[in-house]
Amino acid sequence: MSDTAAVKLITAHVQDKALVAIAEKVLNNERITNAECLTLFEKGSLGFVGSLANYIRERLHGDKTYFNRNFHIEPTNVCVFSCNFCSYSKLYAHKEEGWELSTEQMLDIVKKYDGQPVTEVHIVGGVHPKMNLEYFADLLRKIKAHRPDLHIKGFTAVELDYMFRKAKMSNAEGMKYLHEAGLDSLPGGGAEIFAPEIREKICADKVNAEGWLAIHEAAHNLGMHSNATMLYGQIEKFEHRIDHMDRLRTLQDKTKGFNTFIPLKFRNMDNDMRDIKESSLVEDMRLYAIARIYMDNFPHLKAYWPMLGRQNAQLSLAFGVNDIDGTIDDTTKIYSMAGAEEQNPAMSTAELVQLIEQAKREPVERDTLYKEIRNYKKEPLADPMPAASLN
Ligand code: V47
Ligand code: SF4
Repeated sequence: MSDTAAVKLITAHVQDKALVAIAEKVLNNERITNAECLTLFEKGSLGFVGSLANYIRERLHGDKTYFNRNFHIEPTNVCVFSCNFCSYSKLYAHKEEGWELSTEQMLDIVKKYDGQPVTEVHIVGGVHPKMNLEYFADLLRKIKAHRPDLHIKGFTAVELDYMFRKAKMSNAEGMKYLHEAGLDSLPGGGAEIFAPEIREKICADKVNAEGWLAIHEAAHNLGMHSNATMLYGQIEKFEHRIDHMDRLRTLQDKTKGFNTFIPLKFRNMDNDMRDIKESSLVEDMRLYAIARIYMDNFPHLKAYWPMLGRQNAQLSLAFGVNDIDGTIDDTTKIYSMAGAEEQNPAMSTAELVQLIEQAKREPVERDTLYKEIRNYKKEPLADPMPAASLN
């Protein structure tokens, strides 16, 4: 279909001229402005933004929907910071209520996967004052010595900022040191909402927007890739979401180092923001769609299924999402402790493949950097899940 035909189809019954103009831009592959993004948040129906986002998603990836085989290590939930939305951390003063894994215990987790075709370990946790740069460099070297092919995606910019400052290293020096020790890429956590008026209220004491972005830029400058998250559905307004995405889009123009944008839905169980109502499913899907439209230089949009739940993650595949993270494992506690849908977030490859097929998309296993490992449409599983098992 030509773009003109697509514009006609999507805007046939849309009365609002501003929305029609945005559709024309998007379908002609032009970037939308912040003001246009606000119009989408304020006036774009779910069907309208969903159609545009789906058009972009299919232009970029067709039906391909990526996942990977990974596992998580959470070294500790002891944290020097006190983000109000966090249901997971224990302040250092109460550290006996939390957990701290030794290097040996973390290596034992890695060894549990010996002989299994996992491609990534995701290491992320609280900011423990005793687990410093040298401690983690040693862990990275030991993981690489044991399993050199395992991609290590580790440490949020919050953890890295703390480690580098304590080690009195610049971002460039600290990042180079960890990269040489085995760190391959960075996850997207700790971004929350960049706008200072919101950050001060939800996570006042940790690295600010400029610091977060500088850490990712330092990684990109070394040729490393990273992800970016946004914690939405708490006290932020549309303007703050747009400001957040704008800062990421601007850095991406400069470095091209981000792989994936991951909106994270605020969950309200057992934290200091428990009085805030969680966003609705329609608002979640509208956000995914608008993010897909606005973040035109991010190749991938991920729905993190343990937080969203399996069925909502399936639904998101019609609203711009082309990645649903991985098989993970049951060690991911940051969401289950905040009231996420999935209390035990583990899914087998067969379950993930079926989840994607049920949404009539094409399951593709990828590595961290989106190199295709197996396309399950071309190479189906020998022993698929029974048809009704996920219904
Ligand atoms: O930064 C904490 C979020 C993040 C809550 O890069 C909460 O592939 C919702 O960033 N409700 C850490 N969210 C996890 C993270 C992540 C997860 C999966 C994949 C990747 C990736 C990164 O979890 C934190 C914070 O934004 N978070 N508490 C809560 N109550
Ligand atoms: Fe610590 Fe991260 Fe929780 Fe904030 S979100 S308190 S930095 S573990």
